[in-house]
Amino acid sequence: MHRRPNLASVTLVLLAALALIAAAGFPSHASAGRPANSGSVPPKVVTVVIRELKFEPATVTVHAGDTVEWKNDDIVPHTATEDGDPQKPAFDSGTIQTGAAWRYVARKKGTYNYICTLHPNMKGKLIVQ
Ligand SMILES: [Cu+2]
Repeated sequence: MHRRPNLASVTLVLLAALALIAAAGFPSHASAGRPANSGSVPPKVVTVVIRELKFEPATVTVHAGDTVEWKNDDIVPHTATEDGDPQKPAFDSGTIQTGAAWRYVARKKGTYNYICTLHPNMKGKLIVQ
């Protein structure tokens, strides 16, 4: 004589299947997104393109913690070097070759004038708020 599955176990299997479908169809969003960073704007990357012996844009304003990227789209090498104490610039990219880029995390607030040491008439300004 065949045993028929009893109603209780069939119901349990069905409930388990429904629970799996529900979990797959409605994923929890609790773990999605960025970790909280005390409500401030998340850090970003701001790009300055170097082209035809110019920094574009010549002035950029970022928040402390943002990254500034200088991208050399020119046909000659350049630098992005803070124009303060030549012995101790606040930042100095060194030579950025054609097609290369240099990134700097702007941690300290202030206004920084900078130049290209290879072409000192190239001027830019970085404002960190
Ligand atoms: Cu230059």
